[in-house]
Amino acid sequence: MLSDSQVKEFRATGHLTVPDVLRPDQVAAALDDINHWGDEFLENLADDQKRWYLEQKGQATALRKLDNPAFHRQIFQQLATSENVVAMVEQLIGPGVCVFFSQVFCKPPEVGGPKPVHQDNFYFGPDTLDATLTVWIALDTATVQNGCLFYGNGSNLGPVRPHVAPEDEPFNLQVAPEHLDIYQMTPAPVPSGGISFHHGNTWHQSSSNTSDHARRAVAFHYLRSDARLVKPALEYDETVLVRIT
Ligand SMILES: O=C(O)CCC(=O)C(=O)O
Repeated sequence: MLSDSQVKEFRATGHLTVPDVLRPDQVAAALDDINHWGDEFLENLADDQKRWYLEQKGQATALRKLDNPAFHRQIFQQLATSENVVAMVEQLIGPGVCVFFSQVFCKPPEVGGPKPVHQDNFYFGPDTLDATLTVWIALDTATVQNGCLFYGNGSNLGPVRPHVAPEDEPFNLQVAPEHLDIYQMTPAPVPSGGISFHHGNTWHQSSSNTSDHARRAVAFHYLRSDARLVKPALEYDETVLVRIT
């Protein structure tokens, strides 16, 4: 459970770091599963999907992400629906939640590129802005050098701003350049096995991985069950929704 001061910090800044949620053996099992799943996924990846799922730098290519681990992989489903994680989520956005989308971010060493500043609620388009929450779990310790998240403190209290995307990457939505100086972005390093929670409106980004170690993380995106995604910018497949009973 979160303390009152942790909840207060989340409400004021839009994010909260909680170390030591997963044990080292749980982290190791999750990483092992990602390795197996990643190999299978790469073997079957169609050419028209490569731009979205692969990172490329010079001659090097590596897997960037995997979608919906909470639906497809038992180990991640157990984690996303575990009593302690759900209890913390419900303290932050209220009771009755589901996981409507989830992602593994691989951020491979040297090849892993930046994710520009964005707000999850621009992507998700919920009817209630306070009803979405991302639980971002560091599997490798996330540092400034390997590409930890950066947050705009207090941006959860502001509106969802217009986003734009590069012409050749329509899925890579980011806060429009004319708004970018509103918040200063500050790093939020997380030790392996820790969680960084963020509100759906909170501005966040990550930079390139300039280290020689991967920065792997899993993000579970929760929605309070009385809310709906009424104006999503991308498509979210309702058949992969994970209910929590
Ligand atoms: O892990 C990253 O680099 C990006 C994560 C992100 O944007 C999110 O979890 O909403």
